[in-house]
Parts: sequence; C-alpha cells; structure tokens
Amino acid sequence: MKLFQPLQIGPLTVANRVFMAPLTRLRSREPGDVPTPLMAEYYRQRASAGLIISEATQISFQAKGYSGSPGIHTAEQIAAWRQVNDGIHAEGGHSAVQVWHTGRVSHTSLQPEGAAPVAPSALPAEARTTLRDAHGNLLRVETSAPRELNESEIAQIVADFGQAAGNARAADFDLIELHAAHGYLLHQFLSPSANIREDRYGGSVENRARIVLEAVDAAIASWSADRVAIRIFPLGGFNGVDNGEDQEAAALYLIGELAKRNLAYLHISEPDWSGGKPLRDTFREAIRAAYPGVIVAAGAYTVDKAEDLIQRGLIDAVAFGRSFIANPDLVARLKAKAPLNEHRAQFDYANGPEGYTDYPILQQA
Ligand code: STR
Repeated sequence: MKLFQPLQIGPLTVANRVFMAPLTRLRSREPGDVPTPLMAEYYRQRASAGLIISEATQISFQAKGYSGSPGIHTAEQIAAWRQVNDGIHAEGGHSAVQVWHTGRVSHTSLQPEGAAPVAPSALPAEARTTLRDAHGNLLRVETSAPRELNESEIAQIVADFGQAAGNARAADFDLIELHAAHGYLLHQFLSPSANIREDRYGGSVENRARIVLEAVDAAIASWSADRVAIRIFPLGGFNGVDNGEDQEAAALYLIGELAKRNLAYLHISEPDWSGGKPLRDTFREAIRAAYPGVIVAAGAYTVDKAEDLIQRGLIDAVAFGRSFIANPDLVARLKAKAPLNEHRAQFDYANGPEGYTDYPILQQA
C-alpha cells in the first residue's frame, strides 16, 4: 500500500504517509504554558507516525485561547519542546509544530492583563473554550467578546508568526505548520462572517487572505519555504465561522497563492470530523490542479479512503487524530489490520497520564 511508503517533504524523507494530526490535549504546565516530560513521553510513544504534527501551540501570550495549551514564544517553552523532539528523533520520527493564534476564541481570564481577546472585527465567536478552576479541573465557558485589531497590531501578529518559525527551528522541530483553520485567528480573517473590516485586511478575497500570506511569508523569511506548512479548512463551519457563498473559489485563490511559495505541504482539514459534508471530487481535482506539492488530508479517514485518494494522486498523506490518541502504534496496527484500542474521549482534555500515555501497544494489548 502506498500509505505505508515513504514520502519526500522538502528536505525530509518521512517513513510513511500515516501522520499524527494536531491534537489539543491541554496538559501543559501553567503558568508559563510549558510542555512537560509527560507530553514528551506521549509524543515519543507515537514517533512511528510518518510525521507528528504537534498540538496547536501559541505564538504569544495573547494568542492563548484554552487553559493548558502550550506556547513556543519563551526560552523555557523552546527548551521543553527540544526535549520532546529529542525523544521523537531518538525513535527515528519527524515532527512539525502547529502554531496558532486563537483570536476571538479566547477568554479575558487567559489574556495578558485580563484584556479582551483580539479579532479582525468586534464580533463574538459564540463558541466555548476551556478554563481551569482553582483545583485544576476543566471548565467549559463561553468565549469573551473580542475587540478589533488595528493595522500595527496585525503587523505584530505577522511578526510573531515569523518569530515562531525561528523558535521552531531552535526547538529542533523539522517543520512548522500554521493553523489557518477551525475558526481561529487566521481563519477568522478569511471568513466574511467574522471579518467585516473595510481596510486592506477585509472585503475582497485577496484582502481577507492578506494576513495569512503575510504570516506564511514571515515564517519563510525566518526559516525556509520547504520548512513551512499550513492547515486550512476550505469548507469552513466551526467556532462560529463560515466561509461564505463562494467558499470553493476563495479556497482555490488562497491555495494558488500558497502553491507559488513551494511550501513543505498543504494540510486540508475536511469537515467530516465536525459533522460537515465531504469534499466533492471535482473540488479535490481543482485543488490538485492548483497545488502540485505535497497535500496532507484529514477528517475521519479510513485506510481504504486514504489509499484510494493517494492512488488517484489527489492527496499524498493522511493525518489521523482520534485513532492516534488511542493507539500509539497506529501505523503498525493499520499495516497489520490489527484491532484498535477504544478511544476514551473523556480524557482528551484533562490532566495527567490517564487516557494520555496509558494506551497499550499491540504486544501489550
Ligand atoms: C477544534 C479543532 C481545533 O483546531 C482545535 C480544537 C481544540 C479545542 C477544542 C476544539 C478543537 C473543539 C471544541 C472544544 C475545544 C475545547 C472546548 C470546546 C472541544 C478540537 C468545547 O467544549 C465545545
């Protein structure tokens, strides 16, 4: 099967096309948003993935939207990520850090000085986020009303994405992936439902995509195009964001601009995982025509669907999420058509090793 064959990504040759999807697990140390030794163990267990894409990681303190998600903007965080990557590399694996700014999907209690979260426009997300109470228990709350960013603040956020790429390199990640999906800040700019700006960052498709391309270019400038990747959500619909009427055309504009940059890969989150419709075949073909480089797909894939789309040349790799939470040795299990561990979703966002590092590999199961 092609799914289990190596793949060239920029300067890397990864062992297979079964990638570990970026998965928020909310187990970083607070205050400081620092990765822990437990997190290093969790990632090391999963190093047989062709590529581990890290949980979404903040580019600044302002970028934070959930209690327990890590950052990559302080020296302490970078040193801790280096420990994570040492483990992954010791097992022969490869890693990308997924970086985000959550924008309006945040809460005043997570923001520097308790300020309002920032967004393209002062429109609420109408979504929920996760805080912790005094005992460290997770709490689900409504996101706070955001305030509109001005142009110099936008320039600072673009610079923060650039700095994140330099930090990713310093932390021994192999690649960086910008999170421009799922209703977080970059996707908020892309979306006419969240972005009603009248300056050069709002209005036309070109204007709405501007910050995304500026952030990509900043990351390229501080590292290298073949180390930079991006995740998009072309059919939208999450965290109160939708992509508007011409969503396929808007996505194809962005994809065409990305193609000019010779990135490491384009990661497409398909809405199947959040209850949306699958991509139409004609849309997949248009994406491939616009983007000749490496395409990674994700969204409730089966092995058969993955293999079929890879064989047809429409995608090159697939990121698996929930099955990688429950199966550290997912690649070996899929290859052997072995049974999978049951996913215990109540531990996805939690504390400690339970439902995190305690899933057995095949021989132990
Ligand atoms: C959506 C997809 C993504 O890119 C990142 C996250 C991480 C946090 C998750 C979020 C998810 C889905 C909605 C959640 C949120 C934490 C709290 C929120 C589960 C997976 C809700 O309780 C609705």
